[in-house]
Amino acid sequence: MKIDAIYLRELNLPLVKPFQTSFGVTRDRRVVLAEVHSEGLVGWGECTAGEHPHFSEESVDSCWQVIVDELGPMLASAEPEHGGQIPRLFGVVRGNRMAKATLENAIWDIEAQRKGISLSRLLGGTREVIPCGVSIGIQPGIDELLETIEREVAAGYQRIKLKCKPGWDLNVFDRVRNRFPAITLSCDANSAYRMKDFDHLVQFEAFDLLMIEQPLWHDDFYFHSLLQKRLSTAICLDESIRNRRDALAAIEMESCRIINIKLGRVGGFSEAIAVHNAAYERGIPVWCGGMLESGIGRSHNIALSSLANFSLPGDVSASKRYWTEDIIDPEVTVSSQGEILIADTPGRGFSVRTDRVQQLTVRKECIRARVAVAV
Ligand code: OSB
Ligand code: MG
Repeated sequence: MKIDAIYLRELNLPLVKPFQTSFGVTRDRRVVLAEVHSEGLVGWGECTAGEHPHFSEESVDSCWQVIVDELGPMLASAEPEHGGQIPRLFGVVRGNRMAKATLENAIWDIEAQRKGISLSRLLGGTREVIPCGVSIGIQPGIDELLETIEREVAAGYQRIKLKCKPGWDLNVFDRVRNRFPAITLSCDANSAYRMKDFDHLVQFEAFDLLMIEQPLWHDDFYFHSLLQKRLSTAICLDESIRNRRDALAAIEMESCRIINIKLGRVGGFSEAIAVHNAAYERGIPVWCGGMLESGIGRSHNIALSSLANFSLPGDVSASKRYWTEDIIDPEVTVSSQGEILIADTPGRGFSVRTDRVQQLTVRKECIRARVAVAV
């Protein structure tokens, strides 16, 4: 496919309500979108980096720079046939996986349209519906949290994940379990604990959690493996898993028993599929994480979640939980069984509301192939 142009945009999208994790609060999302034009087709990618380099080293601004100056020009002058070729094309650039995923995922989108099949099918997806859970941020108080859980459980979500940190953990889990003895519950610390907290973390066992997500350092396997030995509750790794080799190391060391796969964190669909397969072959279930995506990133997460080993409910939930109005049509909706239906139409299965995208755009850059100028 010939790449005619790449438009990079930044949109400002206020969240319906602030989202608090152990590393900070997000109120407005700065959403970076890549719109890749190729031979009459348009593929979309979304950058999942945060506003600040708090979840990982990448941020909205680091991704913008790397895409505009490095990856965009490389892609614009390549003629890829398949999304699976993009990791090699970008191989000379170290790290910057969220920036890479922004462009790679748009190429998979175009490829699905060219072949006239759904993105889910192109990726090797086999599910017709995917199970959904929600991630609930740290709240001002426990009463607000209980109300939120009540609402999400009533809406049908199959798993409730609580963001936690020291001071917002045991007391919270205790109140939640008392009120909702039977729900599937997990927690996510986003690396808020240390070795000195091991005895404290062992007390999480009392609350019948499905998993404890990323309790320790963002770049660690070894200390997680020591902690996993002390727990019968499964550890799930998020931040630590950057690629297939990390997944193999973590599984081999028994640092976790479940893996959260995020498209941006691993660098795009190619590596996400590789992590999925490595885990599948070793009996480790995976689920799809979220990064407060707009409808475009969300539609990619939905397609990815249709692969066979995504057997646990993901953090892939309805558009209306994040935005007053999404930028895709139709918006993402979740059934009263807590499921999202996989569309069988060519491409992502959701169209982009380009008028709304244009309205929300705060900066835009056009990237074309670098033309060699004779001197
Ligand atoms: O660790 O899963 C995480 C949001 C931002 C950064 C990190 C994480 C999250 C979430 C939100 O948990 C998931 C979502 O609803 O998109
Ligand atoms: Mg997480």
